[in-house]
Order: sequence, then C-alpha cells, then structure tokens
Amino acid sequence: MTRLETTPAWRALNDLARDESGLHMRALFEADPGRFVRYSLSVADLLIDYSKHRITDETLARLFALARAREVENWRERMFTGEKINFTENRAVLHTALRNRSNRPVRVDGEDVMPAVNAVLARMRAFVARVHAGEWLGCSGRRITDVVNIGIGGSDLGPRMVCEALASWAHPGMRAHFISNVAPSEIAATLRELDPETTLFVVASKTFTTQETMANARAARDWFLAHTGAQDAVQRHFVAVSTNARAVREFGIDTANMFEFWDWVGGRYSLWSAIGLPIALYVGMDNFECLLSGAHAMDEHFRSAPMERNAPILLALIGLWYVNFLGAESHAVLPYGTRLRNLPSYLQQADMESNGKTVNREGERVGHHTGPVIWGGPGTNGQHAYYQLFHQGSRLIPVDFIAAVNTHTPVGQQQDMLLANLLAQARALMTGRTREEAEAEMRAAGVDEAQIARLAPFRVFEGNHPSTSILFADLTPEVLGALIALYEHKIFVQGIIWGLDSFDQWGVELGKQMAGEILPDIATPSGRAFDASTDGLLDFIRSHRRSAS
Ligand code: G6Q
Repeated sequence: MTRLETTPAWRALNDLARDESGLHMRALFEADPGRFVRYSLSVADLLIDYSKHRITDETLARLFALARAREVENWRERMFTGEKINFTENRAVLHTALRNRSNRPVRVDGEDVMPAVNAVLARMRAFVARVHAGEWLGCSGRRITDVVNIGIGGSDLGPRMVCEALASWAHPGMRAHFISNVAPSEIAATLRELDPETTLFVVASKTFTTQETMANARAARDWFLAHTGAQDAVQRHFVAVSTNARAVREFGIDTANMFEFWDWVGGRYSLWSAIGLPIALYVGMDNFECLLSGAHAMDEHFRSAPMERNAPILLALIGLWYVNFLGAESHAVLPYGTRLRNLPSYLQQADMESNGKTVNREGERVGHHTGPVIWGGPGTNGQHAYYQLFHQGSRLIPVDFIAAVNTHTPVGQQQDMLLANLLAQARALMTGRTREEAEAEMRAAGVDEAQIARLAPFRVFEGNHPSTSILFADLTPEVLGALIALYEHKIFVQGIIWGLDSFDQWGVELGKQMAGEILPDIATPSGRAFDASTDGLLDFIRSHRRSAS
C-alpha cells in the first residue's frame, strides 16, 4: 500500500503548511467577521468553536481530501456495522451498540447484539432499583450506602470520571469510591472510611485476571470477612462485571451477581457497558441511560453529517494538522470547573492507548507521527501554573477549553468569573500582544521610556496559539455522553487516517506480562538475571524490604 506520507493528499498539506506559515489568526479574524459563524457547530447540545485555529478554507479542503483518500466514511460504517476492524485481536468495535438507543440491529458474525445489550441493561436496572429501594441489603440488614469500584485502566477511569462529573445527580445517600492502584495505601485509605455492613464492592475486570484488580479484590474480601465474619454474606457485598464467568466463579462471586459484557467492547470504551454499573448505582439507571442517549446523539451525528459539518471529523483533522504538519507534540484538555477534573486522565487513556502506535495495518513502521501526548487539568488552576508555557513557550500546544455555562452549586459571581477566565485565555492565546500594544500599556501606566525599551520584549506575546472551545448550558448526563463520544470518534478518525489499529493495546499487555514475571523475584531471588539495571534495583529492594504483613 502507498505510504501515507507520499500520497498526493499528504503532500498537498505539507506544501500548504509551508505556504501558510506566516498566517496569524488575528489577521484571519480581522479579515472575516463571519469566522465564528462559519467555524463553529452546535451538536447534541454542545457548542463547538473551532474558529481559533490556524486554518483557512483551503486548509480544511485539503484535510477533507486526505480524509476521503483514507476512506474515513467507509471505515466509520465498518465500525458501526460490526466488522472486525480491531484486526490484531480479530474483534468488532461496538461501543456504539451499547448506547444504540434506536435499537436498530447491529450484527456480529450474523447475530444481532442488541437483545443481549438490552438484557444486561435490564438486569442493571433491576439491580440498581433493588439497592436504591433498600431491597438489596447488607449482611446485617442495613441499606447499602457506599459503592466501591475495584478495577483499573478502562475498568476504572471512565466510571470514576463520570461519577465525579455527575456528582450533582447522585442518588440521595449514595457514595461512590474507586480503588485502582495496587499501591497498598490506596485501598487502605479507602477502606478506613467504610462500614463493611453497608458497602457494596463492584469488582470490574474484563479479563478478571488483572493482577492489581484481583489483589485489591482479595484484600477487600479479607477486610470484609475480618470485620463481619459473614462468609455467607460475601454474595451480598461483592458483585462482578466481566467477560470471564469462570474466573468470577473461582473468585467466589455467584455468576447470578455477574454483569456481563463482550469481547467487542474495548476496555477504554467500556463505560457504556456493565462497567458503568457504579455510575448507575451512584446516579440512578435513568441518568445512566441519559448518558447513553447523549452519546447516541453524537453517534448519529458522526455517522450521518457531511464531513464539512461533522464535529468529530473536524476536530480529528484539525488535531492531525498540528501533529503532522505544524510540529505539535502534545494536546492539552482544560475543563473549566472541578466536576470534569478527571476528564484529562480519562482522555489520556482513550487517546494515547488508542493511537500510541507506530505500526500500521500493513504491519510496517509508519513514516509520520501518530497520537500526541494528551495532558491537562482544570482551569483556572492551570492558569497560575503551566499556562505560561502556552503563552510564551517555544512549543505549539493546541488546547481544548471545556465548560458549562451554569453550575449546580452557585457561589456568588464565581461561575461568571470562571467563564470570563476561559474566554480571556482563549482570546489572549489567539491574539497575543504586539510590541506596540505592550509599549502603549506601559506608557499609560507611567513607565519611563528607558524601562519601556528594556521590558517590551518580555511583554510581547506572539499569540496565534490554537484552541477549541466546547461550551454547553449544563453538565447533564446527556451532555457528558455526547462530549465523551465526540472525543472517541475524533480518536477513531485520526487512527484511521494514520492507518492504525486504535483498538488493541499490546503495550499494556506487555506491562501486565512482565510484572507477573518479576513478582516472584521481589521476595525470593530466583537466580534469574533480567538486565543489569533491573537486577541492581531488585537487589536494593530485597536488601531493604521488611516482610509483608
Ligand atoms: C483498555 C486497556 C486497559 C484495561 C485494564 C484493565 O483498553 O485494555 O486499560 O482496561 O488493563 O483490564 P481488565 O478490565 O481486564 O482488568
């Protein structure tokens, strides 16, 4: 197959990047008062402003040509219709079926998956209703008040982020906790706050073999038994979410209390499946289904809107423009407000685990960059820390500003202040400040001319720093669903253009395998040699290790 970087569409973009290198967004806005109207979209209650980017109609035209040359629309259909596009694992990629509120049949190997999807949703609904109604009680007959999700990676980050984001929608009296790290301090700190008689553990693991999750699940069960002695009540305090019924049974959880999902649900795309059980327990099944509906609305948009008005495709192409043609290495996600503070970590996995690859579908090493480093954190905090590098650093870092107009927890004028800061940052990054403006400001402040000449260079901001702004009226379950799906599809489109399998994770598998290999050597030297560094570090650990209690 022709190498991507030698295709006419790719070359045309390379040429354009060179020809347009002098473009400044300030000039683009001055020349076109209609730029916001032309370069913004309203989709599934999200306003997406992509006008503050180093793009023109010509840039977009050439990016669309690239997307067409890479058959993005065709691949999109192949995903939605259950083809096995995760070809290294020979699996379909059907997180969209989990939230297919239209109920249109979706077939894998000729079989419609919707009846099974709906059956699990119905079981989740029944279970959540029993817990909330006080029909599912703990070992001493008390109501469940605390749900603890034990899982890691895709079995943790999604539910954790969504529960935090939807805290205002929590079922009265219900709290959610998350244990992921095998570092003992995490489970110790969480359990310290809990009453075993009113706690429900959800052990979430697609494989039910992940070392960290199984260790934490065993520790939680030991803690429960040590405090209650109620061996026969484990079934009332531990449920499982998994694709591996045998391992669930072996752990001691009745498979009647197991919520299943399927191999065509990737870990990092699984919050829409039974992996979302802690979300449903925390905010109620109706709200969980609203989350699914929001994602479904974005799916329908992604599947049917023309490329030129297709939000995930536009964001994917603009992101690719920076990564492949303007030299960006990272992309920052900046939610304004604390409810979405875990969104950057969630998207870090979604994006970096999906497109952190260098081998294309033909098994060859690619000759271009792929997924950028995703990072970020909540505004306004970052403004007082790392934003300096956005404004005056030497690197190009596109950013996403994300905010709800309204808050569920108003305090004075603080929400307006939050929004003003977001707008100010996006504008300042775009316009910058010229030398003339910097000098005029100092003059107006009464600074003398010698000082003005000395300080002006430091007070100049080049501007031209790109950002997307995503605004919505309220952070509802529907809006959150649409927002997550927007990013999922953006990642998909980029992966298709780069020629990757965005749905495998061999790097993660390698880590799991190696940790298992080294574990026995921590306690007892096996005489095996790894490499000089690993052996030296192991020696240090062994000589300083107090035996575990
Ligand atoms: C996600 C990854 C990875 C996975 C975890 C947990 O796409 O595969 O993050 O979710 O390693 O795996 P289990 O759910 O099997 O425990």
